[in-house]
Amino acid sequence: MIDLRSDTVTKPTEAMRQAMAQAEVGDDVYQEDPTINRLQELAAETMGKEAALFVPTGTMGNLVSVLAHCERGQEILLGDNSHVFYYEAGGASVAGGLVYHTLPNDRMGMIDPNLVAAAIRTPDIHFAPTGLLCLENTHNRAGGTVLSKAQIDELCRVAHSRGIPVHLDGARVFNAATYLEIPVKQLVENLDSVQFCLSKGLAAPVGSVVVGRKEFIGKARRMRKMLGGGMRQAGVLAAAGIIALTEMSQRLEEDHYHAHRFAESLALVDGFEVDLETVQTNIVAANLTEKAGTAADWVARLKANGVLVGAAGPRRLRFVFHNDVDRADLEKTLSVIASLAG
Ligand code: TLP
Repeated sequence: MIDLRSDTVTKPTEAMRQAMAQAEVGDDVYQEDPTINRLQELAAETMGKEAALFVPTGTMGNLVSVLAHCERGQEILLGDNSHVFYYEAGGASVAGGLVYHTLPNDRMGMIDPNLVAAAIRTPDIHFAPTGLLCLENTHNRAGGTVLSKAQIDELCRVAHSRGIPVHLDGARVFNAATYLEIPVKQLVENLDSVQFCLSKGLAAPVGSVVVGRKEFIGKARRMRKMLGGGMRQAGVLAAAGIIALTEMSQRLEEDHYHAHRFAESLALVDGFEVDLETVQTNIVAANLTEKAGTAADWVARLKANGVLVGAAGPRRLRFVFHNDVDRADLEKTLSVIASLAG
């Protein structure tokens, strides 16, 4: 099977498995796991922030960040197509008593800074006060699109000028930095906190990291414990995470190249519409014309021919390129699609 459903499906590499087998471990609730401590130090250093916290998933990383930034009864501003709003089971409301105040994401995943400025609440007893602005880079539902440093900085400027912190769901922030050809540290410079995933394109089996100021990470650690995410000898996971962070973050250009190559050919297939401008990183989103059938049909037909893809809407397919997909898989997928479309 060629699996293009997500980069979450990547398997740990041989080097990761060896590092996991040999990892030095301790009890991380006591902060005594040397491998987790090393991963956290490396992550903080790579992101240019004071401190870091290892968490089991991106969803938990975003949730502990939101809970650490906000108080019950506040609002979080975020994109209407953001992962935090769309795919995280309403956790900020359930666990944090927070209100989601959505603003439109444009087709590139950007939020208009003027809309952010207008949405920040003024003091008024009728309002739930604004507690946080949450951004996403790369933007999953927009198709892996990238916010530039200037765009992020402008959104931070607007929020900070009104005393509002900014969190980045940077599940794929290394893909964004690779696309922009700048160090990730520079890209996230003005953000108060960042969650990034080790287990997407970076191929670790499990794990994400939250980075930010020391005091914020202290609060996030308490929230992680509250949610049941205080892990013990999890250095076996962090060992793979260190390889993800230091080595696998350097190879993402290859996935981007595959995605581009694939998108250009797919755009020529009858029935498929690909907005090539949105194909910036490792994700290709394609809309199906009425005549071509539904996404569910295509998911089933491709599966029957050895290719797994995801449906991102009733007429939208998602193809994600990653470490376990090579050039031959890409060509095979294209020929399967061409034969089914023909
Ligand atoms: N995204 C998954 C699915 O949940 C859709 C995927 O296959 O792309 N932020 C962003 C931007 C994400 O894309 C994801 C996962 C997460 C957070 C959550 O990470 P996990 O799955 O580790 O909780």
